[in-house]
Amino acid sequence: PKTIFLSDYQAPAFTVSHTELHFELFDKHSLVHARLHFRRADGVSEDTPLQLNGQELELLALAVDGQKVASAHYELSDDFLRIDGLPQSGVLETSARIYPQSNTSLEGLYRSRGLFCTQCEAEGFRKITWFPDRPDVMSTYSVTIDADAGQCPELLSNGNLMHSEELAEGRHRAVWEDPHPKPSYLFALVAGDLQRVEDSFTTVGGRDVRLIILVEEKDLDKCAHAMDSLKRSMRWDEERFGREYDLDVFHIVAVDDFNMGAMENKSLNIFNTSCVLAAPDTTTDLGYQRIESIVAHEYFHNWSGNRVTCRDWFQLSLKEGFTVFRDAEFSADMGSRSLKRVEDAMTMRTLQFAEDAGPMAHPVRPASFIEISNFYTLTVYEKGAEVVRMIQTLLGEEDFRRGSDLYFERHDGQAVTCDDFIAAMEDVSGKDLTDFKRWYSQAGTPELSIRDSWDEEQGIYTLTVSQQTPASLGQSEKSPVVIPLAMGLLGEAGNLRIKLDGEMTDIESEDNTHRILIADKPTQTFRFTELPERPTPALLRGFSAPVRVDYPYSREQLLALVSRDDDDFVRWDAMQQLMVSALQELQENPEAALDPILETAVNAICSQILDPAVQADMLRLPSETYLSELASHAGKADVHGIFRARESLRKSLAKVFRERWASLFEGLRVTEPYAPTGEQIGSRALANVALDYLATADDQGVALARDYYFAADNLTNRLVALRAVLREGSAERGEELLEDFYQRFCGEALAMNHWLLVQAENSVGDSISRVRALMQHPAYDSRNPNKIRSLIGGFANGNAVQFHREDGAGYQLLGEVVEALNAQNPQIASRLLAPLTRWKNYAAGGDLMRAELQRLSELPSLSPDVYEVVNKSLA
Ligand code: BAL
Ligand code: ZN
Repeated sequence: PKTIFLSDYQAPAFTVSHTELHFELFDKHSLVHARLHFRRADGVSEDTPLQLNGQELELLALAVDGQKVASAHYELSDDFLRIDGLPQSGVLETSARIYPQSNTSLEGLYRSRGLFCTQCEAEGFRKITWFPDRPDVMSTYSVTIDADAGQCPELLSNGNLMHSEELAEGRHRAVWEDPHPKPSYLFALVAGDLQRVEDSFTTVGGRDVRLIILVEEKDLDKCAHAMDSLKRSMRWDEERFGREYDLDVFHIVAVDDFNMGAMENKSLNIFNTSCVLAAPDTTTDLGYQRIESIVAHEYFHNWSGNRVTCRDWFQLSLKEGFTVFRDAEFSADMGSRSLKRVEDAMTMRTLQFAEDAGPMAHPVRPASFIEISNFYTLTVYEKGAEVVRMIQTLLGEEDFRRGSDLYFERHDGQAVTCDDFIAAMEDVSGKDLTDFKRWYSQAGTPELSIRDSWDEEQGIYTLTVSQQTPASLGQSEKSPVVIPLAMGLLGEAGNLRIKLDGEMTDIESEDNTHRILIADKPTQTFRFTELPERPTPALLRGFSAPVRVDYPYSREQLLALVSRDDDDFVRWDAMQQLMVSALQELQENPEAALDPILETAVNAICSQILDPAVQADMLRLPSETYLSELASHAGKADVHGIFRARESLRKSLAKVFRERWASLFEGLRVTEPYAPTGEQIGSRALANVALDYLATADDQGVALARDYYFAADNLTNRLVALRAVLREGSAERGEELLEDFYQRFCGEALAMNHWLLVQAENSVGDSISRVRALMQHPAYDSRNPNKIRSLIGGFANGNAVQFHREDGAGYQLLGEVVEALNAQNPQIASRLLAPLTRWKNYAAGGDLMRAELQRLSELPSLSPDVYEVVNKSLA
């Protein structure tokens, strides 16, 4: 496979202004007739051939302006169709036969439970027809779809329905036109037997938009939450970003077999059922929140992605980072801003930092790739969003909004780059972001090392801030990045007024207890004057930058932050650090007593009035994954030691605070019928943390969890109880609940994903035999990405002690599944591989992990997706 470099980018030699597609869909195959209205770009020489991407297509006909193309004038390969001798402009006609029913890659046109559907991003359109399949070729589309009327009553594509008619032999036809020029990756087609849920929305400019969600009949009662989320997103985008919807109809289609969460095809979003269907019995609170944010994300792409798209795939974060930032702001406005920030920080620190320190580390704007599908990553999405957030922090909200307006206005209908986005921000603010742009080109997580000193006599406190970004593949030398370091200074009675040395007057604002320091040099010093006492620094407030912070806090200082700081992220972070330190001590000395300061901190959290969902996050133990990430950053991770220490701390906290957990649990029980409101979600989160500790404390707690399971009117409570009983109860108790869950929900595919996941993550007993048995169970489907992610992904990512079994059986299991998937669905295969690639992080087992990767690297016919991940992680 070939590496593609950003530095090799060349503008397209031909444009396609209009594309006509005619699909004839049949059971055994489909025919795709295309007419591309092409034009040679200015300045391109006449002998430059038109090169079209095409894969797995059988060529049936080829003509230009009605004339068959002679074989001497075209060249057909597995990946391309090249035609020479073309006029300056004309119409190229092709006909292809394709086989959607045997397309297991779920890219291009395929069938999911009989439904025809498409997934084109990034490079799936080339499996439908020959086309310059790159995002900088934008075209209007007219699409005609013919299919059996009984099997496929719904025929959909992008844009507006222009015409429909009955055809002979029980078939029918629909014709769609999309007037907005778009890249091929936004093309979509759906044909099948679906039912509609309809609503409407009137835009700020008075356009009446039909909103249609299409699902299988059995799921009609699970669409209300997505529809409400869509309407809220449409209003929010008008109010917050000034973006109005631009067509008369907006569709969301739910599909069972889908590689991604959802896809923003123009006016025809296609969603994984798991990201759109919601019901209390089959969707957790987290699921409801996820659906709201994904519906918003895909809708927001209509501007950040569709109206203004990417010039090339290296610029993926242009649309994804910006859109994740937009959906995060939306979620913060719809629910709790503190909670959203804490949870995003948790994701960054647990998963993105690990990616940025691993063999697939890449900048937010990668400089090269073999397979672009491998770059739909936490770095491009989540770190990309943090980079956009830092721009907003540096410019202020007002200028950021003006920059966003200018960006949309200047580039509407264009395919542009991350530099164009930054240029709009620079132009409105007058700020030079040249140095800031290093965030786009440098991989790795910057580390801030912060030290302080105190001059008691003068009341001067000094912070010395040094930064360093670790080397990564192909980038041995790193330069400083521009880091907005939001901070405060905490005193005995609360946050202190901040005055930096050299500031002539007090800043008389309410906000004079907060500052944003700009750390942009290898080392710099900040002096704070006129302080009445030595403060404790509250650092990285609101997780103001995606960086690691190293400051040698004493436990007393951490307790002070937990108890008294006024920033929820800082308090949560301080509590995490107290727990991490207790866990590290337990790893070294399993007999260590519970740290009295941690005890005081738990009491402090429980007696404060806080957002209960944030309180729940503060009382939960740091995850094994996060602890492994921290340990491997400092050296090597001992997953078994981490597991034991965590179990031991959980037990201590459970017993010491038993009465507290009991009263929290009783006090917070939601008595009203289930609703996914912020208030209920918060109460449930905190009550469920308490329940989990109660089940850890003693048999009475396990019995309580069992009762809670049977009394549950929602999936959140039921799963918390089930997990607690599996972990703490007898094998019989666990089996009883698993069997009950199966009997209740075996007809609900989405609930079955949770059933598989819970068992995959259960580290009690022989998980590997259990996972292998479940792979043969009717509830599993080796072709469905959701099932694979739940069972195999759940095991490899969420059951560390069994995945890292000493005999290597966990690695072998993952390797076998990846091997089978390599041919069937390369995108899913390479994603699943991630846990094996981190072989360098572990104190034990690294050699066996490496050996499994080596075995995979030697397989014949590795897909480019798997090839890239395996080879980069072996390098
Ligand atoms: N563009 C792929 C799915 C998403 O990020 O919305
Ligand atoms: Zn997206």
